[in-house]
Amino acid sequence: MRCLVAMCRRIVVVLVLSIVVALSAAAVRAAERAAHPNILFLIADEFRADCLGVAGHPIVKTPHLDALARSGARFTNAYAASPVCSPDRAVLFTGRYPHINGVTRNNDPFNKGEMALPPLLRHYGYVTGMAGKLHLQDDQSWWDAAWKSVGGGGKEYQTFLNEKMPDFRGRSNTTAAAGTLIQYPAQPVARGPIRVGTSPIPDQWYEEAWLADRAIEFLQRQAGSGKPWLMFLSTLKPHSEFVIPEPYATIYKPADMPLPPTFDPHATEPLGGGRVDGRLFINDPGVLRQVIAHYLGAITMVDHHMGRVLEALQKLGMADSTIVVFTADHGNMLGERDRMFKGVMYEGSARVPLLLRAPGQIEAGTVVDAVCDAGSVMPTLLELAHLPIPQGIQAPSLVQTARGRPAATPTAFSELRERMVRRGPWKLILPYLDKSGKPELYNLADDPQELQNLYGRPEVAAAQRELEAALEKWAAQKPPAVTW
Ligand SMILES: [Ca+2]
Repeated sequence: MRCLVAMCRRIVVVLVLSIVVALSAAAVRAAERAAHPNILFLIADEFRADCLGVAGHPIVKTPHLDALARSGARFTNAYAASPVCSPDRAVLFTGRYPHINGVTRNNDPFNKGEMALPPLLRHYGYVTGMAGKLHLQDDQSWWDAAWKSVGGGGKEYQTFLNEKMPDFRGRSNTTAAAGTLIQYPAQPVARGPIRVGTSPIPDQWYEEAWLADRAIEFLQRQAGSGKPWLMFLSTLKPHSEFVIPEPYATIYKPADMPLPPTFDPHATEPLGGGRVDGRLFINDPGVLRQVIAHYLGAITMVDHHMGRVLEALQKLGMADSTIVVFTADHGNMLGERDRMFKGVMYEGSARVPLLLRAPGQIEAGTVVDAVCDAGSVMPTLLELAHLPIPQGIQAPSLVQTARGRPAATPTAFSELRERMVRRGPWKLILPYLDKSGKPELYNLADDPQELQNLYGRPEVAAAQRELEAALEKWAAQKPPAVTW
């Protein structure tokens, strides 16, 4: 009998000890999670800042991104650090500007010694995954799992599509169903016409859906692993071409699409002139309405699939331990000034959406009007992840700004063919690599369409001097190599 009692006691002690050990392991895991939250980095290519329901767009439906915005901070004056793909993405991943990190044009490599966010996070024990378009020169040290888009050299989606639709010939981004394709302009142009139409691929097999599925697969793998992770989900849409699946191809009616205030159907060149080819100039209102309807449709499609990823994050119990950022590498002029696409410093091209959710760190419903640029994304993520911000990062973290306490005068910088600085209502654009342009100065509070160039006017001399000095100081910065 005594023996039985002793055995029962031993069992109880072992059980209690096991529970204590299990509880402390869970506590340690929770502490680790709190110490280094996961990062879900969502980026959509060529997504205009104003194309969010929560930003007041009168037509487009973006319920999931709106909900994300309301659960954290929305930055209303965020800028691309360069209004084209690779250079802006390089700044997002380094916190250092193009003339410093070396990626000044699409497909440029980084300068030697530059440190990007994914390998830096891996150094701190993060598991890293990516799905979609990178448009940067990465290497094996960046990702634990990568599903690259077809345009980025990935073959897995094409294999998937071939299995689902063996009779489909062409590319998901450009091949339209019979009778739905519009091409503009009609005459041949260097980089091919703009293509607008309905994809024969159903939504659930289109590349954006497939990429979101891969991101969800990654999240499922990481749930309960105890290790922090980074997932970089990067959609090509709403980038051209404008060939998208149903229902998105027809949810917005071209006839209902308002034309931009600065669009002129009688124009023979874009307002302000400048470097254009036949694809960048548009003066046909009927085609432009089709383009806008499909662009907005693509945005709602991106919202839907990013919404599925956010829902998975919630269902897997990781929403409270994950920082979510949503942004774009640049916008699209979408007919403003009779221009299409990007590469210029006007608002449609240079301003981007920036949403940031950090549970317990940034209050839900925060709206930040202070200006900022893509350079701040990396240091902000590092600060929210409780990791040191390496020496050599140029742009400031936005964490204190999101808490209503900006440290310095909020200023945004951008550079490509021109250099741009935005501070308060003022935007200064100066010729840079392309010396043919003219300096421009706008007061966006009075002139949101950027029609009154005030450069050189005596009444704005003080503002002009201040912005010129800020740009000069920024251009002269010599940040040290990044060390960590
Ligand atoms: Ca891009």
